Amino acid sequence: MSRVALVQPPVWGIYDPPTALAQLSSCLKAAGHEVLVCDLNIELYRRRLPAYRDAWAIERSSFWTRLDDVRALLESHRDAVEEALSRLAAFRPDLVGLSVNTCSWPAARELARRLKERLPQARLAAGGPLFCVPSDPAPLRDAGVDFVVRGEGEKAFVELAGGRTVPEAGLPPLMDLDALPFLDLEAFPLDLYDPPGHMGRHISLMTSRGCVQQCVFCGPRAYWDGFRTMSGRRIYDEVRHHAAHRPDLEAIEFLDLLFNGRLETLREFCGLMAEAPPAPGLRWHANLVVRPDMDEALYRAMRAAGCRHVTFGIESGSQRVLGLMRKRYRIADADAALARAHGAGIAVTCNFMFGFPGETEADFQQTLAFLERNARRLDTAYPSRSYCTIEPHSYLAGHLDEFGVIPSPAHGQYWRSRDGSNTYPERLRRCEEFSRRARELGIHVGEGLQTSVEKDKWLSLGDYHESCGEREEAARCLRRYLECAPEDEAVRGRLAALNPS
Ligand code: B12
Ligand code: SF4
Repeated sequence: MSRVALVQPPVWGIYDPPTALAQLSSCLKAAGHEVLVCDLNIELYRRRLPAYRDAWAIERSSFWTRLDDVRALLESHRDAVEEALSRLAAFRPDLVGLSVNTCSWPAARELARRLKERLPQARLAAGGPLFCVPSDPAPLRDAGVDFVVRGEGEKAFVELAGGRTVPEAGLPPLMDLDALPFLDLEAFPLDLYDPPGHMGRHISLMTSRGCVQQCVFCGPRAYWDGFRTMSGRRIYDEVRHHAAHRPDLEAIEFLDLLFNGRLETLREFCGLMAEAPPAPGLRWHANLVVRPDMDEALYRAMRAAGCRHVTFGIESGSQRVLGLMRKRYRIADADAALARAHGAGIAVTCNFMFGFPGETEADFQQTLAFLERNARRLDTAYPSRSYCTIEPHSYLAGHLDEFGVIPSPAHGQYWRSRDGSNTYPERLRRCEEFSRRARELGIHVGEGLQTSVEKDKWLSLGDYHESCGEREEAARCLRRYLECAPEDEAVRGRLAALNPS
C-alpha cells in the first residue's frame, strides 16, 4: 500500500471538484492506497487577491499560460501555497500526481519544483489533458517530474502507485467504463466550490469518452478516440450513490461531450430514473447532438427521468455551412429536435458559431432565420464568444489551406480568410447582430463569460489589433476596456507601452 497525493494546480474550473482527480482518487482507494487530494486551484481562487479577481474567468485562461505572470501570482499568494505544501509534506506521500492541462502547466511546473525540494523522497508524476495529445514533457521533467503519464490515468497511475512502471506511450484506453469505481467526491471540501445560482446543489459526472461525430472545428473530440459510454444502469447506480451521500442534492450536470451517443444507454438510464428516482425532484442537464432517430417518446422519457434542460451544438442555420463543418444532420432535423425537446417540457439551449471558414453573409442570414423559426422553442441562444476559434488538434487546425485560413500567431481566434473578408471584427459583428436579433425575439442570450461581454469585447479587440500591429486602434480598444475595468493595472501598463500618439 502506498501513500499517494493528487494535486490540481491552477487553472481549472471553480464550480465543482475536478472530475479527473475524483476518478483517480477512487481508483487508488479501490486498489488499497491511502490518498490525499489537494485542489490548489480552488484554494487559491477562494483566497485570491483583488488584483486577480477575474483571473479564473474562462475567457482569461491565456493568463495562466504565461510563466512569469503565474510565478507572480503564486508569489503574491505565498501563504496559501505554503499551507498546501506543508499539508502535502505532512502526509509524507510516496507518490505525488499533478493534473496538467494547456493552461495549468506553468503552475504545475512551479509546484513540481517546490514539491521536489520539500519531498525529495517522493516520486513525482504528471498526467492530464496536456498529455492526452502530443506535447513536450520537458518543462515538467526539468522541474523534477519523474514520470509523465500519457493518456488515461486510471490504470496507469494505479500501476505507478503499486511500484510498477508504465510504458512511455501510456496504456491502452479503458474499454469498459462500467468497471470504474464511482467518483470519490468526499475527498473534496465541497463548500469551497462556487456554482452559479442556477445550478443549485449539484454534482458533475462524465459518463462517456469521445463523440460519435467528427466536426472539423472540434478540439475536445481529439482527446478520446471513438466513443465509449457507461451503461444506463451504471450511470443510474452512480447517481443513486451520490444522492444517498448528499441528501440535499438538487441536480446533476453531465459533462459528456454528448449524452445521446448511444440511444439504448439513454433509454435504459431514463427508464431506471423514472422507475425509482434516486432523490425527489432531482433534475439534470446534458449536451446532445441532433439525431433524427430520437422521437418525441424519448424526449418525454428524458423529462420523466428528471431532464429539465439540454444543450444542442447547432452552430449554423445554413445547410451549406453544416456540410463544411461535417455536421451530420439536416437543418430540418435540428428544427424537429428543438420542437420535440420543447414539446416534452425540456428547456433548450443552442450553441452557435460565427464566421466558420466559407460562411458568407447569406449563410449568416440563414442562422438568423433559424432563430426566427425556432424562437418559441429556444430558451437560450448561446453565441460562442470566440465566434470561431481554430482549436488545437482539430481537423481544421491541421488543414488550414483546405479552408483558406491564414492563422494569427497571437491566438487561434484571430485568423482571417485568404480573401480578407472573414476577420475577427467581422465575426464579432455577426455575433453582435445575432445577439440583438435573439433578444428582439424574446430569446435569452447566454453570456458564456465570467466577466462581461463588454469587457471581453474591448480586451480581445485590443489584443487582436495589437497582434496585427495596429497600435492606435489597439490603444483605442484598451482604453474602452479600461472604462469598464479601471482597476486593471496590467492592461494600463500595456496601454502605456503601446505609447499612442
Ligand atoms: C468538463 C471539462 C471542463 C470543465 C471541468 C469540470 C470538472 N469538474 O472537472 C470546465 C468547464 C470547468 C473546464 C474548464 C476548462 N477547460 Co476543460 N474540458 C472539459 C472536458 C469536456 C472533459 C474533462 C473531463 O472531465 N474529462 C474526464 C476526465 C476523467 O478526463 P481527464 O480530465 O482528461 O483526465 C484523464 C486523463 O487526462 C488523466 N489524468 C488527468 N489528470 C491526471 C493526473 C495524473 C497524475 C495522471 C497520472 C493522469 C491524469 O487521467 C484521467 C482519467 O483517465 C474536456 C474535453 C475532453 N474531451 O476531455 C475539456 C478540456 C480538458 N478542457 C480544456 C481546457 C483548456 C480548459 C480550460 C483550462 C481553458 C479553456 N479555455 O477551456 C478551462 C479552465 C479555465 C477556467 N478558468 O475555468 C482542454 C485541455 C487542453 C489541453 N491540451 O490541456 C480540453 C481537452 C478541451 C479542449 N479545449 O480541447 N473544462
Ligand atoms: S463539436 Fe460536439 S458533436 Fe462535433 S465532434 Fe465535437 S463534441 Fe462531437
